[in-house]
Amino acid sequence: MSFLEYLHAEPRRVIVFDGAMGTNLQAQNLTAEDFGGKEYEGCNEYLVISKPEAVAKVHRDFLAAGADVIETDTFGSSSIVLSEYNLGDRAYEISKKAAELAKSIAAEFSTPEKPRFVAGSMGPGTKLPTLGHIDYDTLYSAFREQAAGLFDGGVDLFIIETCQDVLQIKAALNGVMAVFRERGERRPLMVSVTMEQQGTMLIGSEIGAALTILEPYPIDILGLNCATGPDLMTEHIRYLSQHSPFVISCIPNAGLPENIGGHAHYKLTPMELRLALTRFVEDFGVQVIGGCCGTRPDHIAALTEIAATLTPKPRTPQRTPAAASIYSPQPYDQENSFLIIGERLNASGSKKCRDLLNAEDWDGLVALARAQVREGAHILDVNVDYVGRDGVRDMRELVSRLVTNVTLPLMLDSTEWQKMEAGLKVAGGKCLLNSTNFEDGEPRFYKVLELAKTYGAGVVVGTIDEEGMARTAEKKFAIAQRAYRAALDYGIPPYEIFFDPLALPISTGIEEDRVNGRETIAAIRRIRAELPDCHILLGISNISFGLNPAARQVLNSMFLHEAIQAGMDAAIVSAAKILPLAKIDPEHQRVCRDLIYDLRRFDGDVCVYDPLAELTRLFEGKTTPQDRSQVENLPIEERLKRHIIDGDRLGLEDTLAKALEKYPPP
Ligand code: THG
Repeated sequence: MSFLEYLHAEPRRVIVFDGAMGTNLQAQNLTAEDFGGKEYEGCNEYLVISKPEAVAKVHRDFLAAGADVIETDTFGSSSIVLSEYNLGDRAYEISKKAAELAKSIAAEFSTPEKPRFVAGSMGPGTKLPTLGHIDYDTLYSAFREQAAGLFDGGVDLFIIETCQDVLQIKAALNGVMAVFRERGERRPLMVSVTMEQQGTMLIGSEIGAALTILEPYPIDILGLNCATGPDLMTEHIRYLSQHSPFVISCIPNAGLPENIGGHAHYKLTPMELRLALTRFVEDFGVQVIGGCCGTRPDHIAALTEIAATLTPKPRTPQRTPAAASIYSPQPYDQENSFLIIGERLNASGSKKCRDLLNAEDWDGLVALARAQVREGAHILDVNVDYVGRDGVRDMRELVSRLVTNVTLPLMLDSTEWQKMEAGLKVAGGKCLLNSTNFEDGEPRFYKVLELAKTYGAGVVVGTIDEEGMARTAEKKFAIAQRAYRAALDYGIPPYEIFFDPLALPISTGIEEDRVNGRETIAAIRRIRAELPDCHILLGISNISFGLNPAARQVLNSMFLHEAIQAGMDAAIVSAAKILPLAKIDPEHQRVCRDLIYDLRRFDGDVCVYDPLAELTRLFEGKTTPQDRSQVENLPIEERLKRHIIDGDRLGLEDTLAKALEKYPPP
């Protein structure tokens, strides 16, 4: 029986993993010689070469205690960790050997009634890619090599465990899946994240962020291990129970480690572990249990007893399509609102952004991002397209800073997929890719979908094809429909697609532009009606290019309102500049609607009413009210407060200088 058949057989059985490898190796009081010499002392993975009987004993003890699954002694068998012992070039060999060893011992215990399985263990390594300790490609290659050894050694499934950094998980998953492709065979995948005592992963991810980020991947089991005992895992397990589409695992430590004489001690008894996990199985539907640091064969024996009698509680998890920063998820569907995507981090759309980028003022760009958080944006569009600059580098430099400094997910906006990928390789969250289309044919269209799959992202699809930008509702819809079918066939779920029927300017006075508003609104209605579960997005500000800022603000707000009425649910906007309908003069509303739907009036050939001319006249000489982000006008105390609360360095020195005038040092 394969592991997946065993896992999914009805009635569902509780599956028991083994306990701690490290703890039970330590208990054997191994000498430097056992480790193969002083230089390898402490390298548990090398024991499969230097003293395989020690590892075999741990495996046998857990199998004898009743474990269904044992983990290979490969937690740190990637070249990155092994290189700390100058064993970096033996990663494949050690991983394969460890897998073969575990398999042969599992076979000793395996019977048709109680098959035993081997999980290829892949720990996180010692470096966090999100914090720049290591780059994605290096990490990916190392995991891929480790996974190849485990695969060839015959593991029944892979467990990417003790994950501390969401970007590291993506590198590991992609490394393992590359091996599946290479070998032409898939094996089950389990991911186990570690939630620290303070309630997040080490880099700060909530459990909801981790789930959102991992949801696009073809994994079989998702759960928690390490860091704490079961009690501090309760809320995270509850969350997974309510939301995760994956089988849930829970592999706690034997309690929180206590430092006694410089050594970690774990005090949770087998009975206590058993009680806690019984509850998780019965109340939250946890199906896979086991032990992490500090757990011994008697802990696992206690778990085997409950597995024999319990059935995991059936669950009906609720999926919430969402993007995510590394910290928290951001649902695509915003109750009573639309998904607000901040437009201001755009080098081709904003002079301020362009100047900051040219000066490589990264702090300034981060401040621009933070300002948009204050303005109420839900996601930030990031565009560094600017001639004469190295866009791949700019994307990497900017996104790597935004990721840790801003709590919102990112939308990577570029016409070049290479720039998107540069961003994806540093963005551990779940991004949106803006955008793909058929302008350069199907290969480019699919390239972006491939990125979306590889890095777990949503994708914006513009209604542009080989013939250019669609100008009529019919053509916009036809392209959307073509893309919808292609993307679904490719394995992208409909809720990850954001159609952009293109908000083209209605502000030019050119005859063929007059219909742009009407056609776009009509296209929104059709897409909404006929392409189930997709999202619809527009870059609203395009509509009003060239008009004076006051007129733009009103026209953009009106167009946004009309598009939402028609079924649009996401928009790239300057959040602070959107006016609620109630704040727009009814006369202005009427003129804007007339412009959006091209309700000019003619007397014969002569235009007697032109809403565009009317709007221009109404706003002649008018300026916009201060937008909400303007801090310059606040009292000095308030401005200082803003700097501190927002962690914003930009302009801090000026503010401090002013504060010194009012509050001179004594
Ligand atoms: N669809 C999708 N993506 C897009 C667009 C779209 N990305 C880019 C753009 N269009 C949306 N973003 C902007 C950003 C700024 C402006 C308009 C659209 C803008 N800028 C001011 C101007 O040009 O006058 C300048 C502001 C400044 O300098 O600060 O209007 O349609 N998928």
